[in-house]
Amino acid sequence: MQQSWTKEAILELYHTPLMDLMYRAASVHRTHHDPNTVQVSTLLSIKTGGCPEDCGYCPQAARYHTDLEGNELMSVSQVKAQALRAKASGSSRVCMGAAWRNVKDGPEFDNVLEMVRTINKLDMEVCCTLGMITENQAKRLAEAGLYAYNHNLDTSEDYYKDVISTRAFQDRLDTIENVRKTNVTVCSGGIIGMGESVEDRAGMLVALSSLSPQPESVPINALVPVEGTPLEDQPIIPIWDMIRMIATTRIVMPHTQVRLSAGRTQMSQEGQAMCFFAGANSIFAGDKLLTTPNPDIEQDKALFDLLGLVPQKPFVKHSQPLTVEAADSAWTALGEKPKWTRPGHEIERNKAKERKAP
Ligand code: SAM
Ligand code: DTB
Ligand code: SF4
Repeated sequence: MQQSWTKEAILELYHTPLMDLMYRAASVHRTHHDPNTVQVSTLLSIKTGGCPEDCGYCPQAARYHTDLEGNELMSVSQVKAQALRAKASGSSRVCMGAAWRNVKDGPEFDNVLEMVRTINKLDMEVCCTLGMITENQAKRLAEAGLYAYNHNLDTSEDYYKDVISTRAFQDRLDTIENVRKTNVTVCSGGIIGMGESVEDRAGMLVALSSLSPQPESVPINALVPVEGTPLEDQPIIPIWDMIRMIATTRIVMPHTQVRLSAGRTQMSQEGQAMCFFAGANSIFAGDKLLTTPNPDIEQDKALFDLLGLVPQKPFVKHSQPLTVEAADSAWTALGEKPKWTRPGHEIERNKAKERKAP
């Protein structure tokens, strides 16, 4: 039976003296995982920039004046070439990100399905993060051989309204529920360092840990403040917050792979080592996340060697999905027009960044 966690209990954990917190998290970690194995994913931004959403942290939102160069959807052959490079560098998973609010049926989604088939046939785990999806779209992704779908809750339900006004927290939960109607695993986490309170961090962990089943993967991102976004002036979060957040996540979600995600370029080797000790057991590798820098492969290889960490092989936690070819598909596009919420309330700092001249 899954243990349920209240906000108060999570806050108490979070504020435990650090040595006790890390010891407890490390003990949970060792009970459920090999502490010297780390899952390594490579991110691939298959469609960059031009997004209609107003997420206050995101350099890819069209309305902010970041100097990001956007791209149309990559081709299947480009994606295959990048996946082969990722595999050669030791990644077991490719995570394809698209700067979309939600998936629309049509030729672009058909191409994404082909990308999923192509990477699964390379015997790598395939993850997608494409925004909101319907049940039918989740089923089509599953049939193509998708291993994981990433859809972050990002923060607490309360603080969500201060960061994004173009969609609602419930939309995120609904998409996760659609993914849960398939065999695709769920990857869902959030960002710290957006100006949220510790109560908000605990609130996010309540929401994530009470999903049933809990997500198989939980990315904890440190905000990468990008010039031109509403959160550009947020200070870099202290490593101690990251360690506490990871340790608390590990304790409340013992079986999940906790991903030490964005923000590693700001962290020392010692800081990252403490995160691994506290229960982080996956990372994004490669010198770019989606649009911002990440430590390069050589730096991460050196860190793994130093700590005696080894990359996790693909499909050790869940078996490889079968790929059904497009011609044999059991699911046709429904061309639905789902009613995802547009709350449209005013977030003053988001509005201010929209207005600022480029
Ligand atoms: N558009 C899709 C969506 O929002 O679900 C997928 C791509 S979106 C860029 C994926 C995740 O990247 C976001 O949910 C957020 O957690 C993370 N992210 C975006 N910008 C970030 C930043 N500046 N710092 C840290 N994480 C960030
Ligand atoms: C996640 O939680 N973090 C990744 C992945 N899922 C898609 C994305 C981090 C993006 C950081 C900002 C950027 O590079 O654009
Ligand atoms: Fe768009 Fe995703 Fe960025 Fe939000 S986080 S602006 S939905 S790409």
